[in-house]
Amino acid sequence: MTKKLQAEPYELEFDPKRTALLIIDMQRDFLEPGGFGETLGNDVSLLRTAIEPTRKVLEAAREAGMFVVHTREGHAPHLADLPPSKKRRGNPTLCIGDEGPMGRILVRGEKGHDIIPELYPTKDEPIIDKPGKNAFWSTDLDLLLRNRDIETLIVCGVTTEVCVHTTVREANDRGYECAVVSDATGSYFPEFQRVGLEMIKAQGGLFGWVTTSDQVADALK
Ligand code: C5J
Repeated sequence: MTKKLQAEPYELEFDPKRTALLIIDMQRDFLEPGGFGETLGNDVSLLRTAIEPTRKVLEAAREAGMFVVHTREGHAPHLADLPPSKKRRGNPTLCIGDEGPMGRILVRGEKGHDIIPELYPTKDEPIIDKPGKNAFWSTDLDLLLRNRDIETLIVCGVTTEVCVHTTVREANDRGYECAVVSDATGSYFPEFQRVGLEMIKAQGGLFGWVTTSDQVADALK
């Protein structure tokens, strides 16, 4: 049975059986005090506001029996999948692969790379390990979604203007309808958070819809 989701720029009709919740990169290194993000001088509290709303959406999706997929940004321990350009970019004091406060930065298997305990996946919820910003690039995300005949994505996660945006833009080109949950996303830069969400819903829904965690929970009741 289809449901109606209150959203901007207009209401979105969706079928929970053909909808997936996509939670992007809610990893310790981005969100936890003492992680990589904080080491770079970012205020992680700006991202942590997304945790409770994401938990609300996750619980509603689990209760509704929706397909839930989590992603993590990171690289294999040998770093052969890390483009030298990505390692160099920004000339950071700590690079991907270096020893950070929670193990090697953005390396699979390290504590900092893993998903925060508040949102930890169940064994039935696939985790997509992605080497880039775009969750479709170099991953089997599209295969998992096509196998389930998914047409709509409800998207939460961090950061709004980077991995959320890059993924939603690609999803849009692949023909998925995307609803981004505003309070369940976050950015280290408040102006990017605001403009990132504006860009999604501009021009009648250029890349999709913007909604809230309460509106998702209401729609799934
Ligand atoms: C994500 C990043 N997840 N900001 N990564 O947005 O580098």
